[in-house]
Amino acid sequence: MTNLFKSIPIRSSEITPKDAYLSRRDFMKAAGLVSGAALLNACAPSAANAAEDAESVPASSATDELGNIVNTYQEITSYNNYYEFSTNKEAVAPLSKGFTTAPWTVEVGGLVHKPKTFGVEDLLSLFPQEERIYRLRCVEAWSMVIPWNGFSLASLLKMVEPKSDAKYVRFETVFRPEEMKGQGSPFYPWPYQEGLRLDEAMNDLTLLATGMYGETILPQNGAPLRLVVPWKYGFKSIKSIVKIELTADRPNTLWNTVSTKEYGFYANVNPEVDHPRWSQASERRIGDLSRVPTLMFNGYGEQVAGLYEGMDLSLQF
Ligand SMILES: Nc1nc2c(c(=O)[nH]1)N[C@H]1C(S)=C(S)[C@@H](COP(=O)(O)O)O[C@H]1N2
Ligand SMILES: [Mo]
Repeated sequence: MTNLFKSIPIRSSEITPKDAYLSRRDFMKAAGLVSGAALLNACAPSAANAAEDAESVPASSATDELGNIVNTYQEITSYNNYYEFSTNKEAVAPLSKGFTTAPWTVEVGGLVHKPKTFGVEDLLSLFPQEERIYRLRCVEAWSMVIPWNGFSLASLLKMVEPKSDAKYVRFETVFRPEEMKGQGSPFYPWPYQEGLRLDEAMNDLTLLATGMYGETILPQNGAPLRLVVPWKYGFKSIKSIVKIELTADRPNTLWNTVSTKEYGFYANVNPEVDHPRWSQASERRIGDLSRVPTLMFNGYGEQVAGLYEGMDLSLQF
């Protein structure tokens, strides 16, 4: 994360957020999505009555619960952090095109009673896929609003029955340097790994995403399976997972190994704790020109603040 802000695309000034919304609708029509219902915020009272024609989706519908309009499919799939492919955000999509995502298995083990290796198709049939519109706040101080499809990590963890001494969950990305040229870089301790405390992993917000905008998730977004932890900085949301392991000790993470002082284990979004090299008080929503204030826990405090009671939140480690 050294080339900060170098390549952030600025939408031309004549394009307004309204136009962005229209282009999203145009995308939906082009993609043949039967309905905007898949995108509707679960809290929207009109969700059940949504018409089949995407044109008639009310402007308020494709938003998160705070009213933020979702980013376009184009934005979400062409501006990506995925160092296994490239450190250049615009290069990730072309370089990951054709990445082999099937067959794919995920090994779930460690301190569990029923370790099991799941095929992605098993996960899709075992767990009902939900729509979740989440804000994604990158530690680099840009953000997006993304309509994910997936299922709660908790439902998978319950199935393998964690043992009482399991306290953390460790995640690992596939290691396939022939296909992922970035993994040839000696500057990073591959494979990418991440971790959560078990109670964070069990929180209902914590998602395993398999889709986006009602479509199968693309390689640049972490196909076929990636974590989404919306109250933490984006680097916690590890992509292309092949291993999930329950542990007694806190797992190492790639970014914490690279720079302990800059990328803590907890990494909860916190506007009051600056990154050593820049402020975290505000962020730029991709597609917008102006900055908006960053919210504590990325706006999810009601659901997650209780996880950190008694902890010093000025310490991200
Ligand atoms: N394996 C892996 N997972 C990763 C990354 C990465 O480089 N490799 N980047 C992280 C960062 S810094 C962010 S902000 C998000 C970006 O997700 P997106 O490209 O789907 O928006 O993915 C996270 N997950
Ligand atoms: Mo990030």
